[in-house]
Amino acid sequence: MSWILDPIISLINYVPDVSQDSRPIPCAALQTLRLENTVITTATHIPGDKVLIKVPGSCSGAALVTASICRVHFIVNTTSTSRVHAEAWLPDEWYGRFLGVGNRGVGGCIDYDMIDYGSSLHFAAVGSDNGHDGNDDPSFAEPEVVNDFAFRAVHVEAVIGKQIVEAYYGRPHSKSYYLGCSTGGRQGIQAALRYPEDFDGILAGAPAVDWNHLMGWMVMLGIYIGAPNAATSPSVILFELWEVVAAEIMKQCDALDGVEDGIITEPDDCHFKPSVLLCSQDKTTDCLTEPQIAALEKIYQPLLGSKKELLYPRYDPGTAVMGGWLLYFRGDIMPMSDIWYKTVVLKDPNFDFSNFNLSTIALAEKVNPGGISTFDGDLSAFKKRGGKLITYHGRADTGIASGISKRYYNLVAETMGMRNLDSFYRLFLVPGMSHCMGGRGAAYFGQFGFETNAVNTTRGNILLALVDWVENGAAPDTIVGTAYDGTQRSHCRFPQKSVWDGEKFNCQV
Ligand SMILES: [Ca+2]
Repeated sequence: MSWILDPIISLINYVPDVSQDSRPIPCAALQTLRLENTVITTATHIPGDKVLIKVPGSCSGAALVTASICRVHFIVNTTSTSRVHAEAWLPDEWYGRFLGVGNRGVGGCIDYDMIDYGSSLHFAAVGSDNGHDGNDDPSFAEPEVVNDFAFRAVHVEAVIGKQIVEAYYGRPHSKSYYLGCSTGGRQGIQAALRYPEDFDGILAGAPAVDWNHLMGWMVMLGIYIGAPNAATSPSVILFELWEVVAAEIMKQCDALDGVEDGIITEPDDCHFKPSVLLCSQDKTTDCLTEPQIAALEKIYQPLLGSKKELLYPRYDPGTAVMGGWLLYFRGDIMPMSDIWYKTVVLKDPNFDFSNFNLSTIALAEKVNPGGISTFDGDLSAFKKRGGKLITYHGRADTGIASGISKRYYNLVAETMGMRNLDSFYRLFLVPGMSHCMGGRGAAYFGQFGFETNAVNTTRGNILLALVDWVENGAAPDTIVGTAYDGTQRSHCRFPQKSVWDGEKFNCQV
């Protein structure tokens, strides 16, 4: 029935569902369910088979339904001034598992792709709008709305979602999981920190942890090339020149890993020297001026604070070849950090980013709206309850420097006094992958639902690998990714490195 992975997920132990007819209540009857602070607005059975449906909110307008589901839309009033809109997609063929999914960017959109993916893999999947509608909702100025965004929406979808699941199927879920990337990755780490009982297994991709410094770093990347006055700035680097920069980075660093394939396996080994691109009397095209060279040197250095302390890791070299400049180097302030500073941190819609500096970043970290930082290394409660955490990060990430995932891993190790976190927390680094997906690397491994060329095993699908770890104790050593051209590569778990032996890449300590 379902279009992916049925034979594989059935290899993992599960309790077969009761038939639809013997369920305690039909789908539509869920509308009469009474839950705390919750209104169930609609409950409709959808036969699936890739039906396109209309969805509420200002984000997408439509969503695809792959599996046959009971679709439940509900609203949870989290306080008198905040509410979370959410949907539960309850598949006819349920394997007993619960799945909460996260959001992207500044949230505000139910991630229908993710809940469709989850329900097509026979999870009862729940996602929310993260407490506000769309990415520029003015209600974001309300502190309780920020609290929903920072920590509460995913907790609410877990608590209320699990009750809806139990009412519909007549029995509670067996295991609970979480799936998200970027902002969704941060939400997953936040769940492990704040609500360790909510999920047995958490898959948190490219997590936007250390949020306040991430937002500040995004602004600084724009400022380095002249934002917000890029039109008159000598350091602005136009689109065509980024092509030149990208080619030079590959020239200097592609072969460091032993193979010239357009992928820099370990960007930390790449010490890109932009000065070779300096214009001269002999070289007047495809070259850069001194202010442009100076801007590049800043972009590829870590962001340091006023006492030279590390605030945020550097932009990964090799990312420019992925079109990274389109995100941060267009000459403006990244819209996401523009909203965050003006609406949430400074509460000043007229703030002039010409006045942005390290003290603005320090202020944001001090205010820490909603406790959003998500940079606490104490996962002991999550570990103690038997939770398993998998994170992954592309090494050519256009949005979030991959160094932050190494840094968070090391923070947890240091905080918990453990040299090796393998028993409950594994980080997989993905060479050549962009933000959460895409890129030249072997970037298809089941982290999203639309990857039909992922390898159909619990080692080729990272969500199934997590299930296998939680339910069978089979921890993943590597994750096999597939590239767009069908080639495959095993992704190593940190701190192992991916090393070329002359014929293939191997994971080595
Ligand atoms: Ca290479």
